[in-house]
Amino acid sequence: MTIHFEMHDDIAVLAADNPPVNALGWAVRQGLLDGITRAQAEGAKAIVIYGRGRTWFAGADIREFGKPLQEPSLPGLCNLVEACKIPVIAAMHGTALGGGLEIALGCHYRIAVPTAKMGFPEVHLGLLPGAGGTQRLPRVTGYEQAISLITSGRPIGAAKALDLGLVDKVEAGEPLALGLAYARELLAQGAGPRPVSQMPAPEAIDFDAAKAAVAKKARGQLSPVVAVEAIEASSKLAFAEGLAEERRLFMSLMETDQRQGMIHAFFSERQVSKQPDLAGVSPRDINSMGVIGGGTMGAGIATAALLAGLSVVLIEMTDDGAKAAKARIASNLAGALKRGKIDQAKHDAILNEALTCATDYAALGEADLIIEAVFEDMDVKKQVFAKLDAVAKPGAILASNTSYLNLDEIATTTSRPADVIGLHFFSPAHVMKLLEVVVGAQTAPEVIASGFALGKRLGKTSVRSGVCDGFIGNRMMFTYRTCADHMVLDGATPYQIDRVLEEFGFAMGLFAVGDLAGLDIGWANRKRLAPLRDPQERVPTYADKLCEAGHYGQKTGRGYYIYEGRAKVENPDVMPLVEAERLELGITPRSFSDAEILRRYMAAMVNEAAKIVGEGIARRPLDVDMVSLMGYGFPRYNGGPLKWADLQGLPALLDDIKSYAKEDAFFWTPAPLLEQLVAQGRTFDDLNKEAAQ
Ligand code: T1G
Repeated sequence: MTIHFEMHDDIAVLAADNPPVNALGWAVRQGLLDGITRAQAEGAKAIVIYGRGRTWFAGADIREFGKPLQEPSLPGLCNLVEACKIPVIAAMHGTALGGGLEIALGCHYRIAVPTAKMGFPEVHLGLLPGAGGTQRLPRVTGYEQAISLITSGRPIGAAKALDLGLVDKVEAGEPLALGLAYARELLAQGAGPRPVSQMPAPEAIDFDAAKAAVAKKARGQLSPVVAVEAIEASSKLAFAEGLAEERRLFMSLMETDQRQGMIHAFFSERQVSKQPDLAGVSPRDINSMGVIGGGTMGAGIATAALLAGLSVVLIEMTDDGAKAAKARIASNLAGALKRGKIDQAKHDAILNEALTCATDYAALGEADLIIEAVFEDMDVKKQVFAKLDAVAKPGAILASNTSYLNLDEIATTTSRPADVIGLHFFSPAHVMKLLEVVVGAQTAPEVIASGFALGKRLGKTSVRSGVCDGFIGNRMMFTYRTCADHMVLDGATPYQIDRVLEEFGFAMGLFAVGDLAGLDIGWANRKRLAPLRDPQERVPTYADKLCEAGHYGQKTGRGYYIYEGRAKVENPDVMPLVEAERLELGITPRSFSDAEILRRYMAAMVNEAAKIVGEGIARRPLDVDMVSLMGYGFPRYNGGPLKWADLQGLPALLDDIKSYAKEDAFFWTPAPLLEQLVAQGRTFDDLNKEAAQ
């Protein structure tokens, strides 16, 4: 049973029971329809609808998208609820989202518990509320609030919903009891059905201005702007015609690649941390953490742990270093306090009790896990690990935050390689959601499970990686950055490439990101790799010349751009370096179309990603997608590089790579996995599905 029917005196109660989130799959919709019909047939005076378990309906069943629609449809059901001849009361708790909130708007009255949240997250799936939400919500809240709720996709709390008139009452208690009491109150008042659709549409607003503002924020995503068009229809058309227009626009979005990309991201985010081979493996308890190094990364990691309730001992080399680290953490916590992530009491407790900054490794003796975030140099890391091995208690986990280096080599400096793991955080570590859990050849299963458990506790999206230079994200970035540099030498400019990438949906172009992170990091990495390079490799050097001139990006005020005024401007010192290198190499520059720049850049990214999956560094294609989405700003509506590749078509992509290989066979060696998938007519998503079986 997914909808239970009960009579409480003369009030019919429909209780949803479809764990885990009471998604409005076909059985639930049919159950509601049957319940509404039965209630009226049995002479009920009112109907109360509520959700058993953790929540009211959390929306349509996303797994049904793309499959043939089964009646009753959600829009049709909302209309049926609303057409009831007796009052229908929604008693909400948990998360009333999307189609769930649309069902509530189809009801005549709405009551919620104080902890309830409600919203329209459809835009995060590349869609819009397609069951009357764009037509009913404005009639309740007005256009400004309706546009904000629907285009942001952000949920609001019960109190705000009450202010907006989205709910009529907010009371503590059990949803069923609240619903029954409210129904009886309404009946005593002689209140009848109150259909939202019969409320007048509010005064029209400047929808063109609204669309322009939404489009600016959407950065290429379609659904927010189309959602405003649907909302606008409610100001121009009668309700039924408005519904039809909403349906037309909804179905147009259902057909888009962006809908496929965003739903892929939704399910991948939940799939990626599942490690079937760790089933039954108990993670070790981690309540106290040691952090070595109090720079930006170390302080960020310490902050993330402190905010998650762990105690932290941070070790710096000197007292001044320890003080500076504490100041960085205090600044991070002040930001969390300002953003409402913690209250003053928690802030003070963290700073005064949970955090210790010291210089003596002996202070690490009780730590359950110790992570180093010291200078990215193998010798330095080996020295640190040898010292940790000497002071850490038995069973303590020793982690490295290295972003490129060989974890297995680091592990050799300890007597406990099974307790060594990589936990690669992304800066700022207390904000960025991505965590690469790097598994060494000897890392014990419960240590891997501990890494994932810690990631979950810190609110991270953890992705498992094998050991290779740069793991998943940085290895890919090294390749597509090299591709970009090749295009610059051949005739493009960093500024054209950045613009193309921003138009594709990246928040920042690759070169601007380099300026933000610090060009000296990439420079040091290229120097480290220089002796390892294959002689066939085409190694651009203009970027090194920029660093040799002291231009490290934002931290020095100059990099690819100059950061003096409010807006960054191109640095005129850059192209002369490129032209000098072209001259030295005898390159005659040619023009690149924006389309070719994007195609080559993405082909390089996909090809390297396919190698990473093929070598088993990433377990599934969706793991690579999640790294790109959660750590490298890949536009979510494209689903990640390998989802994007599937949607583009792998055969054509492989053909392009083979044609580029005619210029540079080494750089453009096709990934064996890509060739295999094309030969078999399969996709990266087929691999994701096979892994889920
Ligand atoms: N459909 C199908 N499965 C869903 C689901 C949904 N709507 N929501 C969650 N799940 C699965 C999820 O994949 C996971 O599965 C399990 O439930 C627990 O989820 C017409 C078109 C409700 C805030 O977008 O935001 O209505 O991994 O791990 O962290 O206008 O789930 O265990 O197998 O996320 O406690 C609109 C999406 C749909 C809400 C709970 N609704 N869900 O978070 O648990 S479109 C949404 C969430 C729509 C109408 C339109 C969250 C949550 P598994 P979880 P959680």
